[in-house]
Amino acid sequence: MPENTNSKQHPSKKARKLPPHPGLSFKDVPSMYPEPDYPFPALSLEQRMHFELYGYTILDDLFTPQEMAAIESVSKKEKQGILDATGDACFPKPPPETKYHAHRNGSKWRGVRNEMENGDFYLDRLEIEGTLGLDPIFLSILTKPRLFGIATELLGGTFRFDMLAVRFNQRSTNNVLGWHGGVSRHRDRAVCMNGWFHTQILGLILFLTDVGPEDGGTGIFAGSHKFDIPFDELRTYIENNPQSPFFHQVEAKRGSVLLFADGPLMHRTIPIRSDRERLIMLCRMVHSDYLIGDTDWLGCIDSVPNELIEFFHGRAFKPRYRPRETSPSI
Ligand SMILES: O=C(O)CCC(=O)C(=O)O
Repeated sequence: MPENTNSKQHPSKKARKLPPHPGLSFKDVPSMYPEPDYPFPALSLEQRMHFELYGYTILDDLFTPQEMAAIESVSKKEKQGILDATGDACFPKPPPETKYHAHRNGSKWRGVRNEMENGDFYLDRLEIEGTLGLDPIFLSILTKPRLFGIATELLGGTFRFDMLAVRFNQRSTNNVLGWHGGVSRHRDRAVCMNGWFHTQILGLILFLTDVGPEDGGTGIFAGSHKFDIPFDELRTYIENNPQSPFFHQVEAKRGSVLLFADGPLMHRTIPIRSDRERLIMLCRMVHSDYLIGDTDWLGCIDSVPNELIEFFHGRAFKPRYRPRETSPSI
């Protein structure tokens, strides 16, 4: 297995000027750094209306081709390192207490790799979680001012990054991740203000491969972020009505970014039917006062500069809402 250099207790983390870790859920830890500049509002009216109605929106220009190439390159390098360390073998089961294998710099992985009848090994899927410390590209793309503006706009105030991962998957006979979301947890945090819905958790999926109808584009129960109906009832409906106008399957070009109301919006991984491998980067953002200091799903935060650390570590929540009227240029 790759070397375990999990740096949860890395000395530089202890030395850094950070507010105390106050424990679970929402806490009021005052901000120690001034708010950086970022565009606000950051979405066009059409993108914002799409999120409002369907619970998701797609952007095509958030990351540059150079940034995508860098993310892809580091993801493939890490994947190769894991495959090399495994050798000609199925992936071992991770320890039950952690459910993941430790990897480099605060990251961890799990996956499914099986032996086929001809003796070759087939990688169903590989999930590498907590990738922030694996390469500077991750910090660089997360701290883009436009992303700060978008997250603030859709969460309705200050936010922090909560998880970051890359995932490979291929056509598989194993189960994929079924319908989830639709959670009522912290629903009081999903407020409507100035006529706009604001989610309590924001998901971001960057598609690093083209995703056509056969390539496992994320499945979405459009509009379900607004339904206060039991999860089982919603799941039964959407499973029994695959032709429903509420069932959307994302089709995207490499570089498209799906922003969705992770949590309230029901969504799932759609099984791949083509021979193409899918690679995504997945990131989750939450209100800045949620689980302050709980950065384990991000990975190593040592490279985050002090003036931006609160976007990872957390701080008191300050609401900020897109105005009811936006300038015609947005
Ligand atoms: O694979 C996808 O498209 C969705 C992944 C997802 O929803 C999740 O990991 O929570």
